[in-house]
Amino acid sequence: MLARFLVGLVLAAGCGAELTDDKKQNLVPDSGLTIDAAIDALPPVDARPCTGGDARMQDPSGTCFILFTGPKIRADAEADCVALGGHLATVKSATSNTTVTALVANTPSAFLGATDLTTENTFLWPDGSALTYTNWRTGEPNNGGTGATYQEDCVVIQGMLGGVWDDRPCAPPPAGSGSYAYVCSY
Ligand SMILES: [Ca+2]
Ligand SMILES: [Ca+2]
Repeated sequence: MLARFLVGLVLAAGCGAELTDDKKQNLVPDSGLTIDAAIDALPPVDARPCTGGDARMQDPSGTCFILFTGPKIRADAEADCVALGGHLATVKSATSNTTVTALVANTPSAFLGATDLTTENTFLWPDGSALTYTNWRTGEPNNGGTGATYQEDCVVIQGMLGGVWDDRPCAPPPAGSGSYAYVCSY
Protein backbone atom coordinates (compact mmCIF):
# COMPACT_ATOMS: atom_id res chain seq x y z
CA MET A 1 0.00 0.00 0.00
CA LEU A 2 2.81 2.35 0.87
CA ALA A 3 4.62 1.51 -2.39
CA ARG A 4 1.47 2.24 -4.40
CA PHE A 5 1.14 5.58 -2.60
CA LEU A 6 4.75 6.48 -3.37
CA VAL A 7 4.37 5.62 -7.05
CA GLY A 8 1.30 7.84 -7.19
CA LEU A 9 3.20 10.65 -5.53
CA VAL A 10 6.07 10.40 -8.03
CA LEU A 11 3.66 10.40 -11.00
CA ALA A 12 1.84 13.41 -9.58
CA ALA A 13 5.13 15.23 -9.12
CA GLY A 14 6.12 14.43 -12.71
CA CYS A 15 2.87 15.82 -14.06
CA GLY A 16 3.27 18.89 -11.95
CA ALA A 17 6.75 19.51 -13.32
CA GLU A 18 5.51 19.23 -16.92
CA LEU A 19 2.68 21.62 -16.30
CA THR A 20 5.07 24.11 -14.77
CA ASP A 21 7.41 23.90 -17.75
CA ASP A 22 4.53 24.36 -20.21
CA LYS A 23 3.41 27.39 -18.27
CA LYS A 24 6.88 28.90 -18.40
CA GLN A 25 7.12 28.34 -22.16
CA ASN A 26 3.79 30.01 -22.72
CA LEU A 27 5.02 33.07 -20.85
CA VAL A 28 8.07 33.48 -23.10
CA PRO A 29 7.36 35.98 -25.91
CA ASP A 30 7.10 34.26 -29.34
CA SER A 31 10.16 35.82 -30.90
CA GLY A 32 9.59 33.72 -34.05
CA LEU A 33 6.62 35.78 -35.22
CA THR A 34 8.77 38.34 -37.08
CA ILE A 35 10.69 35.56 -38.82
CA ASP A 36 7.45 33.81 -39.77
CA ALA A 37 6.18 36.98 -41.45
CA ALA A 38 9.39 37.29 -43.46
CA ILE A 39 9.14 33.66 -44.61
CA ASP A 40 5.48 34.12 -45.56
CA ALA A 41 6.45 37.08 -47.77
CA LEU A 42 8.81 34.97 -49.89
CA PRO A 43 7.53 33.46 -53.16
CA PRO A 44 6.81 29.72 -52.95
CA VAL A 45 9.86 27.68 -53.91
CA ASP A 46 9.92 23.99 -54.79
CA ALA A 47 12.84 23.03 -52.63
CA ARG A 48 13.04 19.48 -53.96
CA PRO A 49 16.48 18.87 -55.47
CA CYS A 50 16.57 17.93 -59.17
CA THR A 51 17.97 14.41 -58.84
CA GLY A 52 17.38 10.83 -59.92
CA GLY A 53 16.92 8.98 -63.18
CA ASP A 54 19.68 8.50 -65.73
CA ALA A 55 20.09 12.25 -66.44
CA ARG A 56 18.30 15.43 -65.45
CA MET A 57 18.11 19.15 -66.33
CA GLN A 58 16.25 22.16 -64.96
CA ASP A 59 14.68 24.75 -67.23
CA PRO A 60 14.99 28.48 -66.38
CA SER A 61 11.69 28.42 -64.42
CA GLY A 62 13.11 25.73 -62.12
CA THR A 63 11.07 22.80 -63.47
CA CYS A 64 13.11 19.62 -63.12
CA PHE A 65 13.09 17.19 -66.07
CA ILE A 66 14.41 13.68 -65.38
CA LEU A 67 15.30 11.21 -68.14
CA PHE A 68 14.98 7.46 -67.67
CA THR A 69 16.36 5.41 -70.55
CA GLY A 70 13.86 2.58 -69.88
CA PRO A 71 12.34 1.47 -72.10
CA LYS A 72 8.92 1.04 -70.48
CA ILE A 73 5.28 1.20 -71.53
CA ARG A 74 3.51 4.44 -70.64
CA ALA A 75 1.67 3.17 -67.55
CA ASP A 76 4.87 1.83 -65.96
CA ALA A 77 6.81 4.97 -66.89
CA GLU A 78 4.14 7.20 -65.31
CA ALA A 79 4.21 5.07 -62.14
CA ASP A 80 7.95 5.69 -61.86
CA CYS A 81 7.40 9.45 -62.24
CA VAL A 82 4.65 9.45 -59.58
CA ALA A 83 7.04 7.63 -57.23
CA LEU A 84 9.39 10.61 -57.67
CA GLY A 85 6.60 13.03 -56.76
CA GLY A 86 5.99 14.08 -60.38
CA HIS A 87 4.41 12.87 -63.60
CA LEU A 88 5.53 12.16 -67.13
CA ALA A 89 6.82 15.49 -68.37
CA THR A 90 4.66 18.53 -68.99
CA VAL A 91 6.24 20.91 -71.53
CA LYS A 92 4.46 24.24 -71.67
CA SER A 93 6.89 26.47 -73.57
CA ALA A 94 9.55 26.50 -76.27
CA THR A 95 12.07 27.25 -73.53
CA SER A 96 11.13 24.09 -71.65
CA ASN A 97 11.14 22.09 -74.90
CA THR A 98 14.69 23.30 -75.58
CA THR A 99 15.74 22.03 -72.14
CA VAL A 100 14.09 18.64 -72.67
CA THR A 101 15.57 18.39 -76.18
CA ALA A 102 19.06 18.84 -74.72
CA LEU A 103 18.27 16.20 -72.11
CA VAL A 104 17.18 13.64 -74.74
CA ALA A 105 19.72 14.66 -77.40
CA ASN A 106 20.93 11.07 -77.79
CA THR A 107 17.53 9.43 -77.30
CA PRO A 108 15.46 8.61 -80.42
CA SER A 109 12.08 8.74 -78.64
CA ALA A 110 11.07 9.46 -75.04
CA PHE A 111 7.57 9.65 -73.56
CA LEU A 112 6.26 13.04 -72.50
CA GLY A 113 3.13 13.20 -70.36
CA ALA A 114 0.46 14.17 -72.89
CA THR A 115 -2.15 11.66 -74.09
CA ASP A 116 -5.41 11.65 -76.04
CA LEU A 117 -6.63 8.55 -74.22
CA THR A 118 -9.84 10.30 -73.09
CA THR A 119 -10.89 11.91 -76.39
CA GLU A 120 -9.18 11.00 -79.65
CA ASN A 121 -7.07 13.90 -80.96
CA THR A 122 -7.58 16.02 -77.82
CA PHE A 123 -4.26 15.80 -76.02
CA LEU A 124 -4.03 16.68 -72.32
CA TRP A 125 -1.17 16.90 -69.85
CA PRO A 126 -1.22 14.59 -66.79
CA ASP A 127 -2.87 17.33 -64.69
CA GLY A 128 -5.75 17.46 -67.19
CA SER A 129 -4.73 20.79 -68.73
CA ALA A 130 -4.80 21.41 -72.48
CA LEU A 131 -1.65 21.75 -74.59
CA THR A 132 -0.99 25.48 -75.00
CA TYR A 133 2.41 24.84 -76.60
CA THR A 134 3.15 22.00 -79.05
CA ASN A 135 6.09 21.00 -81.24
CA TRP A 136 4.54 18.32 -83.46
CA ARG A 137 6.64 16.89 -86.25
CA THR A 138 5.15 17.64 -89.68
CA GLY A 139 2.19 15.32 -90.28
CA GLU A 140 1.79 14.48 -86.56
CA PRO A 141 -0.24 13.64 -84.59
CA ASN A 142 -1.64 11.04 -87.01
CA ASN A 143 -2.95 8.31 -84.65
CA GLY A 144 -0.90 5.79 -86.62
CA GLY A 145 -1.86 7.07 -90.05
CA THR A 146 -4.46 5.92 -92.55
CA GLY A 147 -5.37 2.26 -92.14
CA ALA A 148 -3.59 1.80 -88.82
CA THR A 149 -4.96 -1.15 -86.86
CA TYR A 150 -3.84 0.34 -83.53
CA GLN A 151 -4.13 3.64 -81.68
CA GLU A 152 -1.40 6.19 -81.06
CA ASP A 153 -2.53 7.97 -77.89
CA CYS A 154 0.77 8.85 -76.21
CA VAL A 155 3.42 11.40 -77.11
CA VAL A 156 7.16 11.04 -77.54
CA ILE A 157 9.80 13.72 -78.04
CA GLN A 158 12.41 12.83 -80.65
CA GLY A 159 15.80 13.96 -79.44
CA MET A 160 17.68 13.04 -82.58
CA LEU A 161 15.27 15.05 -84.73
CA GLY A 162 15.67 18.29 -82.77
CA GLY A 163 12.95 17.74 -80.19
CA VAL A 164 9.85 17.36 -82.38
CA TRP A 165 6.86 15.40 -81.04
CA ASP A 166 5.06 12.35 -82.42
CA ASP A 167 2.04 10.44 -81.16
CA ARG A 168 2.90 6.79 -80.59
CA PRO A 169 1.29 3.73 -78.98
CA CYS A 170 1.18 3.84 -75.17
CA ALA A 171 1.82 0.07 -75.10
CA PRO A 172 1.53 -2.79 -77.61
CA PRO A 173 -0.09 -3.31 -80.09
CA PRO A 174 1.63 -3.36 -82.44
CA ALA A 175 3.94 -5.97 -80.92
CA GLY A 176 7.26 -4.50 -79.86
CA SER A 177 5.96 -0.92 -79.88
CA GLY A 178 4.81 1.33 -77.05
CA SER A 179 7.95 1.05 -74.90
CA TYR A 180 10.27 4.04 -74.83
CA ALA A 181 12.63 6.04 -72.71
CA TYR A 182 10.69 8.60 -70.65
CA VAL A 183 10.98 12.03 -69.14
CA CYS A 184 9.43 12.93 -65.79
CA SER A 185 8.97 16.46 -64.49
CA TYR A 186 8.13 18.30 -61.27
CA1 LIG B 1 -4.74 9.12 -80.65
CA1 LIG C 1 2.22 9.30 -84.96
